[in-house]
Amino acid sequence: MTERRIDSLLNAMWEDYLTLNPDARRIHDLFAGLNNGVVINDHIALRTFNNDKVCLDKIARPFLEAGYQPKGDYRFDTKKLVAKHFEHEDPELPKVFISELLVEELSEEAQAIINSLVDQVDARDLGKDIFCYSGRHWDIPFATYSQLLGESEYAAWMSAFGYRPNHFTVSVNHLQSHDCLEALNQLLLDEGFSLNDSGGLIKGSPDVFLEQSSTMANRIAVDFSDRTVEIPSCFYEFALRYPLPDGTLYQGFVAASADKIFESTNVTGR
Ligand code: OOG
Ligand code: NI
Repeated sequence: MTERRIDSLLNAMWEDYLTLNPDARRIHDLFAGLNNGVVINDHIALRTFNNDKVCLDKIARPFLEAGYQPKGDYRFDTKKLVAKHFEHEDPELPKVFISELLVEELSEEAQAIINSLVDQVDARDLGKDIFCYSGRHWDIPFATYSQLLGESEYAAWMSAFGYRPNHFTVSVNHLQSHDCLEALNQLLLDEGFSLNDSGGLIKGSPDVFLEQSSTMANRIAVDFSDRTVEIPSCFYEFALRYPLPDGTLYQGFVAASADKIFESTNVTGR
């Protein structure tokens, strides 16, 4: 079968993601080794600002064109974010979780910084699939990143990394090697990876039909316009879904858990 445009897009996003998160390759290979080479993704996550030019709906375009449909809406008041998730009828394709920062809820100073970053994006680039993993479209000195960090970890992450997958997520339901997150987390801890402990190692429960855990983002050297600094980049997530009363697996997200998962890219203590 010839590769679909969506498959090549997702593959290119995976390759970009691995350059920022070398731990993900080691973890992927660990699970691939235990599961006949097969690791299925539950979802990928993308981030953006809510400025018209780059808003959530613009980021969703290539996925909508590939047949994805919007399924769930989420709000994160303290983090000043909203999000949607999209599903495709092909169960082999990962769900796509896209969030956007409500820029007008930040200080005037932060708004001015973010607007000036977004001004540097060429609107025509939004029409290209490669936008999804095109990274930063702006120059940013380290002090400006630090200023955003004081108000929003999410804004700071976006300002440093731009447009690229924030994380991929292993579908634990598809693993033969593991049927619970406790053992999977223990394996990762034994292998020396650090996990996000905000709200506990496991977020969610069978009661909400979804359990999730994630690594803490890899730290990588980022070139700001004036200096190079090591900061958290991308993380890897693990999701175990439970059946609804009708027997089908729950496919949505859980806002209270997602709220904690966002913190996997935090720089400062929780
Ligand atoms: C998204 C965090 C939420 C989930 O699976 O609940 C999430 C992000 O960090 O951009 O991925
Ligand atoms: Ni996620």
